[in-house]
Order: sequence, then structure tokens, then C-alpha cells
Amino acid sequence: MTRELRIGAAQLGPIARNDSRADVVVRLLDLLSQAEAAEVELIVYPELALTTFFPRWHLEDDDEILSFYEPSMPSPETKPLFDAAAEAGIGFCLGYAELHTSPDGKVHRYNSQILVERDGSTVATFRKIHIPGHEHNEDWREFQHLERRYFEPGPDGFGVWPAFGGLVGMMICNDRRWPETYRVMGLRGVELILCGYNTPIHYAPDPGQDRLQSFHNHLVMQAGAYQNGTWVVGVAKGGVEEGVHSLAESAIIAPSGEIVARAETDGDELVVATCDLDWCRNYKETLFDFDYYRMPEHYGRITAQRGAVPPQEAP
Ligand code: CDT
Repeated sequence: MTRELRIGAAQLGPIARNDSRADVVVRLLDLLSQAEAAEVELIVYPELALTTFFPRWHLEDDDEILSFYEPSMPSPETKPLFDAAAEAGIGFCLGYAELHTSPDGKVHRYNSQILVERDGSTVATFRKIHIPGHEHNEDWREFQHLERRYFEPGPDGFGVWPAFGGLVGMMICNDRRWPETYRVMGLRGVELILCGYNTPIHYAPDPGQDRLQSFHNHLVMQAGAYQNGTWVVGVAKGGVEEGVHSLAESAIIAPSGEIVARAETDGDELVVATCDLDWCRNYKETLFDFDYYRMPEHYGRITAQRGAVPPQEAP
């Protein structure tokens, strides 16, 4: 049986602060129609795909803040997407701000991605682990990046789920910059990692990195793919949104580390590739045969400590 999966990276252009969920869902449905015409089986939308990237503002009105979160998924506004995807037999991955009430009644705010199978069943919800930016208003910045005010880190770790004929994992935006993200999933045999992102091109703490945003984006995902023998699908919300320019350059990356398809615009665009999940074996069973070659007895610091400890301060 072939394990070829036709994947569509559904890049979005800007979403204005005043755009409604209904406005956005029309765009998501249009990309879904394009995916159907292109015989796509899995369509991947960006991080926080239902609203503008609200962490760029220090919002103080609780009602306004809450208006950016989804207390349920599907929500009444996203139900048409769930229905249309199931009708077309297309699975999807969708990023959104999640308001989650745990069994103890506590309300949590997560930056989440849901993965839905071709028959409409939910595979999993992944909650972003690495929360970038800052917690308090910083006036000196041209715009804020207050994810640490609006989201807590996901508590569930990096899961890998049997789905779409392979082993599928998820990560969200800043997670893609950390090698541990890929390796934890690699150690579960992951064959396909889905990642939505919103990456402002201007990085206020070190503007010298601005010119390298494109390079760093592909660098980390290509390295993670190759070093773990997995497909990686990175999907942007790009373009100039409310005055802030975000990186586009969505890409589908093979287990070889090569980009096999990439966006050409910074607006709504479907990028399609046929992904042979068996290609992963070429890497997982040779150069990156973990069981044969890894040396975990020398990797203890990876989980034993958080920050770097110079040699003069610790044994
Ligand atoms: N959304 C997100 O995680 N963006 C970060 C921005 C860099 S830190 C302010 C990223 O890693 O792309």
C-alpha cells in the first residue's frame, strides 16, 4: 500500500483586527476548494488562523481579550469548515486561541492547533509549548509581542498520533526553533510534523536578525526534518497585518531536508506537494538510526537543566 499523502499548506495573508470569524472562514473555505481541486488529502492552516495576531497589542479590556479565543471547537463560526472538509474527505490542521476549562473548573488560555481526520473525527489538539515574547507592555517597541501575557505553555508535551496513514506530530511557530521539539517527536517515530506560524520580520530585541528571518525560518525546519527523517509542513500567516510585516514563505520540507514546495506570495495561497511517508525510512534506518547510533548517556543535560551553566560554575 502506498503511503503517499497529498498535502496542502494553506498560507493566509493578513487578517484585520475588525475582520469577523465569518470573513475568515470564507477564506479558509476558498483554500479548501482549491485543495479539493488539487486532490489534497490534508490541508494545513496557520497559527491563530481565525483572527488577527492580537498579541501585538497590550489589550486591557477583558471582553475584548476574550473575544479572540474559542471556548469550543468547532465553534458555530467554524462549523461550516468542519462540515465542508468532511464532505470533501479532506483532513485539516487549524490554529486558534483556545479557552479551555479543565475538569477542576480552571480556565486556561492556550495557543492551540486541532488536527481533524478526513472523516471529520478529531485526532488531537496540540497546545504550543514554547511561548515567545514578553508579559508586560514594553513601550520602546514598535509593536508588542505579548504571547506570554495571553497564553500559558501547553501542559501535554509533543504528542505523535497515528493518522493519515502515518505518524503525525504538531508544533506551533516558536516551537520550530528548538531542536528538542523535533527530537522528542522523532523519538516517537514521527513522519510528518505540522506547524503554523506568525513571524514578524522585525525582531525588536535584536533588529540585526530582521534580514535573516527568512533564512532562520527554513534553516530550523529543514534541519529538524533531516535530523529526524520526517516531513515538516510550515504554514505562515504573512504579509502586512495592521501595519506589522510578517514572514510568508510557507514550505513543505522532505525528510532529506529539501524544500519541495514553497509559497511565492505573501497572501492567501495553497502550496501543494505529494509526500511519500516511506521516504522517512531512508533517514530513520540509515544515518539517523537512533537505536543504533544515539548516545543518550551523554545527553543528560538536555533535560536536567534549563539555562546554560558555564563550566566554572558546575561540575
Ligand atoms: N508566533 C510566534 O511564536 N512568533 C515568534 C516570534 C519571535 S519572538 C518575538 C517566532 O518564533 O516566530
